[in-house]
Amino acid sequence: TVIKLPLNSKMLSPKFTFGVATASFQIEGGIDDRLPCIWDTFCAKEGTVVDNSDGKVACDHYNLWQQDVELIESLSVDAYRLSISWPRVITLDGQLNPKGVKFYTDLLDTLNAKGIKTFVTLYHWDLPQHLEDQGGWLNRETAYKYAEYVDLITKAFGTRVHSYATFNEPFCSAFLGYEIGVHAPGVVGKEFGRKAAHHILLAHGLGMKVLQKNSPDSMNGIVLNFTPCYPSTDSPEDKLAADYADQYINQWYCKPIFDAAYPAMIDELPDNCKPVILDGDMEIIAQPLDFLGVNYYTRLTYTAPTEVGEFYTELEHLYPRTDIGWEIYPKALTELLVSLNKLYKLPPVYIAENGAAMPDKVENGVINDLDRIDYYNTHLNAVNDAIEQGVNVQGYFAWSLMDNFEWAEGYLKRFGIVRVDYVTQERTIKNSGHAYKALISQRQK
Ligand code: GBH
Repeated sequence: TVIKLPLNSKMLSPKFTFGVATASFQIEGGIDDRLPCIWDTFCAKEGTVVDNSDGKVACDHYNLWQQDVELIESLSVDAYRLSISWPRVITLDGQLNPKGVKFYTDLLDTLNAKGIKTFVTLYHWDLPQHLEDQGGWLNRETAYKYAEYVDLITKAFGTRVHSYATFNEPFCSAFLGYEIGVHAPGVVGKEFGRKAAHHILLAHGLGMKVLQKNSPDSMNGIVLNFTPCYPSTDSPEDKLAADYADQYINQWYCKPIFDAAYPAMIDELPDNCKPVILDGDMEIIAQPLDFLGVNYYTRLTYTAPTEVGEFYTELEHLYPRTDIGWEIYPKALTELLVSLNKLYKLPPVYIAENGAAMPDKVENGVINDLDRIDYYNTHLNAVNDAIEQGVNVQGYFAWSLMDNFEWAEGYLKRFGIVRVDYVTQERTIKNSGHAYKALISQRQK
């Protein structure tokens, strides 16, 4: 089984970027050299992470990073997307931590020396715990603290970074973290999610302004996750339910950025659930972007609400699913990109994450993950279909370089195209990794 694109695909032009992605908390370990973050605290609470695991060691990338850069190089990718651990580079009194800064500058220098483009995400969910103790993303002040962190770290990085993303998936931080509480910091309550989201979006806007000043030559933007919402039938009730869900989980995060406004359903939310928007906030949020990062894994299907006071009901999945239970539906990726392109004036788009959790069998040291190869094949072709329909997609990142700490799922779900043995820390390229490399290597020069 191979990954194969049409011969005339724009994705096979040398201008298209292929990469692999990771995030700090999920791979680094090395917690003694940094401040505690909200995920350390969350993992220590009972009943939060299914296998009761944490990020103390993870893939030990903090110590094994040189070997991991060689691994990245051996996959022949053009780019590596990593995230910066805010609690590793900033001290309690808001200064730079030289040891943490050196870890990243060494890493970036090594990647640059090998000609691997660096895509740096400034926030992939590891908020310093002392800021959570002051209210975290429910405290507007955190947005200003974030801008100070971005100012310091981007000055320290100088010209080392090809592309900056202010945030990874504000939806997850706000909704999963501060509304349904399945992610850190585990806050539950309908009245909190929209407030947290607004402060994160404000931080994004403030961060973009800092990036425009400190790093005008890098490609600066944000990475959003999208879960396309489909109605279960053609009935007007189900269509309305799907539309509400779409506004709530998807448009809530991109419409403010592109249109300086929240979706219309904001008017239907109870007053105590509305964000607190100050004069000028929406203009700050709507900074021009050099790129939009799109993360796509699955779609969801909705039906009319069954409970009073609800907007929608989520339905059981219809198609085959991955090991994490997410429906495999590549067509939604094409339809998502085409519809975003119609709704907004998009900058160049990068698929910043796409991939699948699959239960890997190791046989004689070989991981023949055919179902993961199939997932990549169908989804890369779905991206190609969107490009043919006029969407300006310029890059694609596989999630993930290697198996890692899958948040509330701990180490039980494996997303890597490289297998990690958590006892020995040995890395083995899976057949999906070989297939990805083969696709990249066959491109015209
Ligand atoms: C990303 O989150 C993260 O950026 C990354 O760190 C993580 O490891 C990776 O994906 C894999 O999880 O749960 O059935 O309602 C993706 C988060 C996944 C949230 C899909 C919404 C909707 C499907 N999104 N999910 S369902």
